[in-house]
Amino acid sequence: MTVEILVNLLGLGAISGIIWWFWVAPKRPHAEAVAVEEKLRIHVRGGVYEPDRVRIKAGESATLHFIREDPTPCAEWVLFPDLEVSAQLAVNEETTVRLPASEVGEYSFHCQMQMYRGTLVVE
Ligand SMILES: [Cu+2]
Repeated sequence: MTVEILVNLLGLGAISGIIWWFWVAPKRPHAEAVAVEEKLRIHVRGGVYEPDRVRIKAGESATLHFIREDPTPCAEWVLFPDLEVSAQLAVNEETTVRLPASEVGEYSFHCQMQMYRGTLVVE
């Protein structure tokens, strides 16, 4: 008899615990998301960088991933003259370009002939 009551009480406790957990418990604010670095992919095709405007944070180095789909020599290099960064892009591959921590501003990047053009927004 007492065992049955105990089992019932335990069951009741479990049920109310579940109800409490799902419906009653105060909703805690989500912990601040860990800054998972969004992977910045830039496609190089058809004469344009996609996207051609890229935002990164000031004072932090950043990594861009260029995917060159244009095999013409025009698209071969990407230059960030203000940051003194340049990279040779492999066709149909992802080329990682590391950018140094920079001050707030807008920096242009382009191919060696300046036909492909983009803007790096540091904010
Ligand atoms: Cu070019």
